[in-house]
Amino acid sequence: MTQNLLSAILVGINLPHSKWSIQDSMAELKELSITAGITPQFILTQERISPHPKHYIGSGKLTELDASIRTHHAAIIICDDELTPSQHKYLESKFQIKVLDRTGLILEIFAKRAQTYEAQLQVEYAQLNYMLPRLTRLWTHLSRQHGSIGSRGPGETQLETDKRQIRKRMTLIKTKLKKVQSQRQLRRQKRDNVPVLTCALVGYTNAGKSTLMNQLTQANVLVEDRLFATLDPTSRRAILPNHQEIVITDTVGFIQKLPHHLVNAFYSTLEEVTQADIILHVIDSSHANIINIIDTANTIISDLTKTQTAKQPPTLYVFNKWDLIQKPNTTQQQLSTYNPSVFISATHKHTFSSFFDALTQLIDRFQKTYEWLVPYSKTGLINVIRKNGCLLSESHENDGTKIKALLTPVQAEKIMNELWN
Ligand SMILES: Nc1nc2c(ncn2[C@@H]2O[C@H](COP(=O)(O)OP(=O)(O)OP(=O)(O)O)[C@@H](O)[C@H]2O)c(=O)[nH]1
Ligand SMILES: [Mg+2]
Repeated sequence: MTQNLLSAILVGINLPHSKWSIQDSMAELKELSITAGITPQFILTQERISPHPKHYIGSGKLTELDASIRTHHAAIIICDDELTPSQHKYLESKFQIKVLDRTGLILEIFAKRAQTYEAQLQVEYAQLNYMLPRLTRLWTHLSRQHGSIGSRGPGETQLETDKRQIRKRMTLIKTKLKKVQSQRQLRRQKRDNVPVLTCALVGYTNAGKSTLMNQLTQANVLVEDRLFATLDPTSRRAILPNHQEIVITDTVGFIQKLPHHLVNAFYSTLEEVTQADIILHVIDSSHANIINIIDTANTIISDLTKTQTAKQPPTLYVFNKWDLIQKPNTTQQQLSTYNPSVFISATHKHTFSSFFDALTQLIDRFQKTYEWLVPYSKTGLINVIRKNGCLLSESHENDGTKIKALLTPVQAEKIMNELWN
């Protein structure tokens, strides 16, 4: 039998109470496989109360899977859920071909797409962490990625040697990551010292976040009709029509069953989201599973913000790809529970006026009026406030300029620090 090294059988189970239909979940797994450069040949699904503890699918389905592998000369099995290490090992040793699960697949995609040094380190750490309890001799990509895994110590099996080397590598990556992350923190602190509002573009993968980013700024972020086009965060300044300056951050998209290894590994990147003043939750309005993708993103956002002391930033739901909607009125009604919200096409700037209005309202809503006497020695501060479009009035007094300004509490605190220190 000649195997096509990249051809795969996709396997999924339909559990009761799962939010996604099995068809939609498998369609997404198929898209993920194609993104990873794998050719899905056949989809096999089973109704179950819970995953089989030993082999994920039931014994009867295993026979069917065996037949499909032979018919399609498949070299990979891809399961739609994260397998336990023992399920993983069982399937690999039974079929003697590579087994991937949704997590492993997403990790492979991330590994291919990571551009920056930080993202590469984060993905490699997540991959090794995931791989460690699953290590079998079929994990060939280990040697592909890291060269020879090192020589065998006395009395050790190759597997034990590999595990030892992996742990060593993970410690090294952690040290390197700490260094990069402290540099990122410094950069953010520098940015924080300038009182400009930050808005994070957040949402399911392929929603159109980067398209919107490029329209609002000159960032030139890669836009592609595929999952996980963006991995690395980009922050750029944008000027709103009312001349207010804001900073917009674009970052990695979310997906259902996002591997927790990745959320942990990407935590510092995702911090850009939780540290933002406003969240712009971008949604592909034409997605077949629109309510579920909104829920998925909302859950991840609230998980991320929960670990912060700060409250979740105010969110604007940006229903994107509105040009693809056949019945805009009906759809808009169905989405009326999401507030505040706007309906736009990121590809068409002329649809942005409601977006700018809603964003300005949101900014205004959590700004407060502050009155200060700015000494003449610190007049520069007035320019900073003016640049943000929030200087309401100024009058010159004997000992300084009396000003009234509309600011967010964060901006105000920074100004006050400058004023009184
Ligand atoms: N029809 C239509 N397509 C759009 C619109 N906005 C974005 N797209 C397309 O949707 C695809 C995904 O866009 P991206 O901007 O890369 O999406 P993203 O949210 O950044 O995706 P990830 O980085 O993968 O998370 C691209 O093919 C875009 O051209 C829109 O308003 N209408
Ligand atoms: Mg993107």
